Amino acid sequence: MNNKGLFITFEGPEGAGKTTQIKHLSLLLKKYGIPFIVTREPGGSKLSTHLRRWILNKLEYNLTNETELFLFLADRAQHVQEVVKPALAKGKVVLCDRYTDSTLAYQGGGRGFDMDMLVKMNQMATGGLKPDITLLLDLPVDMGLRRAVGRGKGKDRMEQEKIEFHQRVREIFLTIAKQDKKRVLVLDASQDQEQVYQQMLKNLIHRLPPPQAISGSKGRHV
Ligand code: T5A
Repeated sequence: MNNKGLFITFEGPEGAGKTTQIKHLSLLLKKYGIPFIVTREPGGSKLSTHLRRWILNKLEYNLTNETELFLFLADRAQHVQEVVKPALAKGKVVLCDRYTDSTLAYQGGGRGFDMDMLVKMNQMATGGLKPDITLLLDLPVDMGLRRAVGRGKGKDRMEQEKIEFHQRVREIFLTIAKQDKKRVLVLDASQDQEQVYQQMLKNLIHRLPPPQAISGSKGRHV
C-alpha cells in the first residue's frame, strides 16, 4: 500500500469503459464512507487542464511525437505531486483514470519509443510512485472505438489514429498484465456494464479498506 492510502489505476484502449466503472466504484466507496478521490491523466491538476487541451484537442499545433511524450510526462509529474501523493498521505483511495501504463502502451506500442527509456522517464515523472492495483479493461479495439465515437463528442487526436496503432496499444497493455500479474487485473470489458462491474468487485472487494464506522456497517467488509 502507498503511504496510508490505496492507489488504484484504470487502464485500457479507447472507449473501454474506465470512466463508467470509476463512477460505479465511487458510488460504492461513498456508500461505505471510504474516503476517496477520482482523478485522471491527462487532466488531474490545475496545470493539466491546459495540457490536456493542448495534447488532445489542438490539432493545429501539429505536435511531434516527442512533444506529445513530454507533455504527458509533465502532466504526470505535476499531477502526482499536487494531487495523488497528498491524497494517499491522507489515507484516501485514489481512483485514477490512466497512468504510467498508458505511456508504455501509447507512446511505446503506438508511437514506437524505446520501452526502457519510457520506464525511466515514468520513474522520473512519478518519483517511483507505483499503483497498488491496476484494473486493465480489455476489449477488441474496434468495439472500443465504436463506443468512444458513440458518445457523439467527435474524435480526439488519439482516436483519429489508425486501427493498427490501437492494436499495438492493446497488445502492450496485455503484455504488461502478463509481466505484472500481481498488480494488474484484467477485466473483460466487452461485456455489459453490470457484468464488468461484477468482475471488478470480485477482484477488488477484499483489497479495499474496511468501511468507516457508519450505521449498519461496523465490523463488516464491503
Ligand atoms: N494517453 C494518455 C497517452 O497517449 N499517454 C499517456 O501517458 C496517457 C495518460 C486520453 C488519451 O490520452 C492517451 C490515451 C487516450 O487516447 P481521454 O479523453 O482521457 O483520452 O479518454 P480515454 O482515457 O481514452 O477514455 P475514453 O473516454 O475514450 O473511454 P473510457 O473512459 O474508457 O470509456 P467510457 O466509460 O467513457 O465509455 C465510453 C462509452 O461506452 C459506454 C459509455 O456509456 C460511453 O458512452 N460504455 C459501454 N457500452 C457498452 N458496454 C459497456 N460495458 C460499456 N461501458 C461503457
